[in-house]
Amino acid sequence: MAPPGALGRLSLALGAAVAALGSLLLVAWRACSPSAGRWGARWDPPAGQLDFSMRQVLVLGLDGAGKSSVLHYMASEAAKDRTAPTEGFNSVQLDAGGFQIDLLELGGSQNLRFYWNQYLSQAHVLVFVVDSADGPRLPTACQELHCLLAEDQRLPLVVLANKQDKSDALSVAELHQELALHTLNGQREFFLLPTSATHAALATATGIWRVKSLLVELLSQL
Ligand SMILES: Nc1nc2c(ncn2[C@@H]2O[C@H](COP(=O)(O)OP(=O)(O)OP(=O)(O)O)[C@@H](O)[C@H]2O)c(=O)[nH]1
Ligand SMILES: [Mg+2]
Repeated sequence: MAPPGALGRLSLALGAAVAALGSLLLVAWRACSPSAGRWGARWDPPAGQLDFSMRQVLVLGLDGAGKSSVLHYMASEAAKDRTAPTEGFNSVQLDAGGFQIDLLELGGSQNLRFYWNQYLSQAHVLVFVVDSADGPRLPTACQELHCLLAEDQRLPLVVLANKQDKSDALSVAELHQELALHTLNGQREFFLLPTSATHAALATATGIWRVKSLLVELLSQL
């Protein structure tokens, strides 16, 4: 019979081997499993970047800009006929293969905008959604956006020029001007993408897929 000390060392070594094998199997399962969904399967991160922590994307913008619609589209790969205004917050999780993305929308009505800046410090990326066809409220959108940017100098910014399907939608170049985005001057990572969260856009537009891939890219760098 082995002495008690040797037996202890043997069981420790066995335990470590089983734990290492378990981790390896988990990593392999996360990378290959179809149950991770199309999203997980499509966005397997480069080797060495696997990590299962949650990354938060804060999704803001005036009421009616299309935040909930874009999130629904991203999560379910389908457009929604109706969305109710978000009274508090709305959260959607996506599996990016190596990590989870938590997209947190805060309602955009005036009384809720007061709370927006309290969520900046927990976020890894700020997504700001604009209704490209809502010309009269673009100055308000611009003002709210720049208030947020003044509060936080570090967050990468992704502006979505939403509702591009509308005939009176401003182009990305026009929105760049209207939202005074030239004033950012390379202080932070910044992107402006056209999107449309409609049934018709499902068949043709690639905007929202580009948003997903950009978020994965930005969050993978953390
Ligand atoms: N034509 C068009 N309509 C859109 C688009 N995205 C959203 N909508 C519509 O715009 C309206 C408002 O969309 P929501 O997604 O609820 O807007 P929101 O930004 O979440 O608004 P709050 O939750 O009130 O802050 C809904 O009627 C949507 O169907 C789009 O890309 N094109
Ligand atoms: Mg909403």
